[in-house]
Amino acid sequence: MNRLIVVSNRVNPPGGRGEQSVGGLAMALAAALREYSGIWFGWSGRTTPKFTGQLQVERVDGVTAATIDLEPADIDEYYNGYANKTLWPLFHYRLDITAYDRSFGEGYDRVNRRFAETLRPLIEPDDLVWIHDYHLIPMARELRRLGVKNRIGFFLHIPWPAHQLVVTLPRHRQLVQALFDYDLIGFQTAEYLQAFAEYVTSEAGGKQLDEAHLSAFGRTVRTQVFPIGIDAAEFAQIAKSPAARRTYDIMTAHTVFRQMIVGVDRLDYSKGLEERFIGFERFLAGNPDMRREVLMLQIAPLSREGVDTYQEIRSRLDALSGRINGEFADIDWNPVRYVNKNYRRDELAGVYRAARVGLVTPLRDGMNLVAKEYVAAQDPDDPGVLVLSRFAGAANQLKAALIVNPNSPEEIAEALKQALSMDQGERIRRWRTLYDSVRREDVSSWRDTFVGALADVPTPLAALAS
Ligand code: ADQ
Repeated sequence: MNRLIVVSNRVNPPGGRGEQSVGGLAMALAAALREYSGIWFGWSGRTTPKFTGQLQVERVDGVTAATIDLEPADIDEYYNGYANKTLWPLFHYRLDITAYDRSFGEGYDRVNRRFAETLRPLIEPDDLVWIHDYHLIPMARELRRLGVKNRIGFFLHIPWPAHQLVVTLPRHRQLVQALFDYDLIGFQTAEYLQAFAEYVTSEAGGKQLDEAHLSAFGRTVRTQVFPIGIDAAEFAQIAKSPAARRTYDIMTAHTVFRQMIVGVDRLDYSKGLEERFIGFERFLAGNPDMRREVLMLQIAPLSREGVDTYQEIRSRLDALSGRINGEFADIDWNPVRYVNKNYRRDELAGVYRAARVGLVTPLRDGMNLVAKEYVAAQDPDDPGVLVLSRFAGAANQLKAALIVNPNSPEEIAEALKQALSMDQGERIRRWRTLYDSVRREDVSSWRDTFVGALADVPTPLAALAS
């Protein structure tokens, strides 16, 4: 079997300190590497005054991690800059806060080049190289420049936006052209793949050769949809572990006589947190009889604190939760409990299981793993109800959820009412359909179909021939 080299911006294999709080993606990548053996390469998360390309190699829980430190300017221009101030907002339809700065683009190219130059000596002839996410779009181009002929695949974890948005990006053509140095490009949903194909055919003069191949810039690339999943069986087990049970008991003791609604998201404007709070406020205002029987727990760990818009949304959410509590709280009840901490995965599973409603309402989301984790953690005999945004990639699979438009406080309030009054029979019926899908399209199937498709690309050079 070929070795697999996985490249992502951050490398954080589970194991050692903080093991249980590693997010879904890190767990998925670590699992992929344990299965195929190989290397996980990327940024260590640390800075160094001057870039040296010095590799740190460690073996954690069956995974070989090779990391490099970056310079402060790299973090400013590449990570906080082009990745998180330009591409992230643009790809989540937030043109209004998308920042373009020439230094960002230069930093982005520089770090991709540095990644490629450091990785190059580690690549052996039969290795499959799998590059992840918007931080590293030009990495295949840099590797090809260094003579790498291996099969290289790319998976985009976030949405690919509509053509009209992509063209607002200075040098958008160059970014898309860089994707044609891959052999395989994977998207979360058919909608994102179609939007990409639309750009290629109408803007880049490319052609859709058949269902799975696009050609442009003198190259052909295979494209496919690979919806990412979670390790559902394992998560369902974790939800029954002693630590999960303990958290479950604590949560139920604190919510006696009340039903809990839970939201769990990185603190990010794409997650629709303000709109969600307002939807809950609308529910409280419109349903005085149900009001004191519910409470909403929002867990939102801080992220990307080096970016201004993230600090701004944080203060708006503090104000909003204070306002709702100020308006509705009573001596024995606060309607909103809002915390910014990270939790271990088993604790999180206990929280999900204790919640009657999982409220997942991003304004745009590539997939959303929280929705899948919520489903996997439920008690099959007394499951909760998932309320899910139509703009999460997961809505394509989790159709038995209550699907809402996250921009509409009325729809959120209505769905909450319906979820909280749903009888057990309907909850079980819906949950079974959801759980079947989460189990079937799990993280192993995501990984195996992607790696299988990459290994199947006829010859590595096929993508380079016109
Ligand atoms: P994210 O935007 O980070 O991922 P998501 O898919 O929901 O979003 O994954 C978040 C992960 O972090 C989940 O596994 C969740 O359990 C974990 N997490 C969140 N809050 C936590 C807390 N307080 N404590 C501990 N863990 C917490 C990006 C894309 C998504 C896509 C994924 C994977 O934006 O659309 O689903 O990549 O492709």
